[in-house]
Amino acid sequence: MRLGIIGLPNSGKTTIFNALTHQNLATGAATSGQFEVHTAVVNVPDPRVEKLIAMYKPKKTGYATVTYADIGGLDKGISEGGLKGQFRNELSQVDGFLHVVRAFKDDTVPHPYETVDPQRDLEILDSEFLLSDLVIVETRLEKLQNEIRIKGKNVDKFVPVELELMQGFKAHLEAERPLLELEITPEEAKAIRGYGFMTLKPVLVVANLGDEAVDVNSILKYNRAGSKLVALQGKIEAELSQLEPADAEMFMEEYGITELSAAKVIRLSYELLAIQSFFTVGEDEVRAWSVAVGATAPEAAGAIHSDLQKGFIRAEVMAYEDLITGGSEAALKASGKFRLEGKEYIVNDGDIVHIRHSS
Ligand SMILES: Nc1nc2c(ncn2[C@@H]2O[C@H](COP(=O)(O)OP(=O)(O)OP(=O)(O)O)[C@@H](O)[C@H]2O)c(=O)[nH]1
Ligand SMILES: [Mg+2]
Repeated sequence: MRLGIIGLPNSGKTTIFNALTHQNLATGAATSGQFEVHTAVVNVPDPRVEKLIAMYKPKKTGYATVTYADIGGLDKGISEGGLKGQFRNELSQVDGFLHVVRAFKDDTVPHPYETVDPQRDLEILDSEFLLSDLVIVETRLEKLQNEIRIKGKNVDKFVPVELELMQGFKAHLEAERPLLELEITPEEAKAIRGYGFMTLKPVLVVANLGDEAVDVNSILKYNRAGSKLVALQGKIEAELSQLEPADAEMFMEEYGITELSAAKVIRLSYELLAIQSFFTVGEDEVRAWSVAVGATAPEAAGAIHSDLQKGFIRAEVMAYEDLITGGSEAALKASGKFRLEGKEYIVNDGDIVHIRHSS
């Protein structure tokens, strides 16, 4: 799962990328306004995995992961005539966005629009994405209408269907609402997958705060389906991410910071993508895996290995909470909470799964 970190120049994208991924990329004037992409994979913190590790003492461990791509160079006007080239490529590859908006005041850091106004900045890039999608829809509509005109009654039966869909998209985008809010059937989703619509992707808005921690709702409003809002003190957390944990703790005490937001932002990134974790456990390995919400047991098996999906027979399932309450696998078996599930089973977040399969 890949999240694109976007935002206006100098909003603190790379600073926040560093805070989330413990990297130390150059920030500031040297990079401003340039198209540049940096990626890093991070573990999604999960106290359940830690508890399972303590319980099974495995040789190997693995967390669920999120990949962040810091995408530099976006600004007002980028979608004029449609998103192009490298931006289009890069942005269409991500599953969602982490949209950084500047909320810190610092006279030594120039703002491309002079004043610090997080709401305005958020709407600037948002409008660009709405516009980019509108350009795609209009191009498509023109093509479909041409086809109807040329072929008349012999036109493919999907053409009028898509025409209606695109007209609905157009009206919605013109009302400045993201496509993510529309109900789209799986067939429609498949048909439009290649078009590269930006507003179909969920957005986690991150307000980059300065030295003062404030409630994000007091500076930003963003009422959109599939989006979330959070605040982070970018510069401080980027600096803390470079320290040894013990030193970081001392530093935090000094600054009166009780909890880092980076872990929370990673957790929210994961939730944003409508994925969930299930676990495999044993003396060999304790590991978290990611599947879409609503995935079946064979699909979960496929997340581990395609052979397990092909040869799927049954899944042995325990709920994480039951295991913790019961204390051991043996206790769950005795109380009937250790289940055997078939192909139709819908996996829950926190399921501990063992796949029985034919090889
Ligand atoms: N005071 C203060 N400065 C910050 C904060 N976050 C970032 N900065 C500074 O703002 C400048 C820009 O930060 P970057 O992280 O490079 O911003 P960016 O969005 O990646 O910028 P471009 O990639 O050039 O578009 C740097 O000088 C940072 O040190 C913050 O929370 N407080
Ligand atoms: Mg940058």
